[in-house]
Amino acid sequence: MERTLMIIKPDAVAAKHIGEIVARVEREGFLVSGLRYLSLSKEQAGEFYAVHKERPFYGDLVRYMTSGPVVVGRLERDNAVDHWRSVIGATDPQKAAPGTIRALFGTNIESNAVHGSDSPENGQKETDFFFA
Ligand code: FUP
Repeated sequence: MERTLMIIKPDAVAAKHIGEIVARVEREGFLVSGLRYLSLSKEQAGEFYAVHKERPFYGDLVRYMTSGPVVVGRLERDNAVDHWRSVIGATDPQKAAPGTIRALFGTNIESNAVHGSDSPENGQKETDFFFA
């Protein structure tokens, strides 16, 4: 079964949206085969977002992702990556379609409530990163 990594980011955890987001995950037909509440170290966040290392927002992104606890989940279903991306919406919550998780719970392009993997290969790699 295809896998994608969900991260409920620090803003959404702080705003007490864990339950609503996990309920939505299950309504969307995913099996939650792993779920952890944790705080990312600077090293973990830096490695996780290494593809963005040269981007101007990298330092702020790592600071934000380590600013409070997160929930990471391993989500499984057919077409998991594309389906989860359609459920979370565009990176910028202002541009995310109505009803998507980022439209509902995101604050801005950095504090955008949730993460989703961008390909099946990365879905496998990113879930292995947290669920060895
Ligand atoms: P997404 O796949 O939608 O999570 O978006 P990206 O992989 O392009 O970006 C990863 C994270 O970097 C985003 F979730 C938030 C952050 N980001 C910014 O802070 N500023 C930007 O201009 C773009 C992305």
